[in-house]
Amino acid sequence: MSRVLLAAAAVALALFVQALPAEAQTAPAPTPVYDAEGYAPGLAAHYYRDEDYWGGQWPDGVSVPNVASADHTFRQYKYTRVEPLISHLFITRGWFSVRWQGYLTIPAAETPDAEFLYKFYVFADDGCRLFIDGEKLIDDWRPCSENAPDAIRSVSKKLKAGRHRIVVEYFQGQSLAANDRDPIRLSWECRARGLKSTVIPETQFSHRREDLTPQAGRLDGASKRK
Ligand SMILES: [Ca+2]
Repeated sequence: MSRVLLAAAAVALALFVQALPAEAQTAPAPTPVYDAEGYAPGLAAHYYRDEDYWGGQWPDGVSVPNVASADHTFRQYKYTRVEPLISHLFITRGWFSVRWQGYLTIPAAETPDAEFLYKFYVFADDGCRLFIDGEKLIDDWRPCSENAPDAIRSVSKKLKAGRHRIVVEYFQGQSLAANDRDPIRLSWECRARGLKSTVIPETQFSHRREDLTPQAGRLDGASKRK
């Protein structure tokens, strides 16, 4: 098999592995290779198991518990792995939370200090949050349907070329129907640079060794329940 075919097969396998649910992951992940500056490709992904039907308010067909989602997610740490990008379909799996963390590289510009207005889209069933350079840009930590317009959250931010800290948090509560795809997808666009809306490719993500250490709870400590 040619090198190109092998690479394509590796990518296909990586995407398939991503689609597995939080607790069924068995494939060994490749060991990250860190460069001289301490960066390796991909984002650190920390998976947490949440209790089933947390809050006890998940009647069939209505994915809305009458409790604070922050108190019932990121409950039990399960494992960490490196993932190339954020474009997942968890497909009828439920009751878990994920945090991706690392760096997003904005491509170099002719003028190093030039800022460009990037628009970010997070398509998620259920809740999601987005931080860039420590700034909380999206915080929509609630159950929702992937078929509802509000499953796509967006925000714009001016960014210079280079690495920027990025954290994405996500939870999946109840999966309602047999054909639910339960997506989480991170896209971007930048009209000033001719970039149309597309999933942020793996070439733009990196992480450092310390990103592989999980943190308890949500980053802002919003959960009051111990
Ligand atoms: Ca759901």
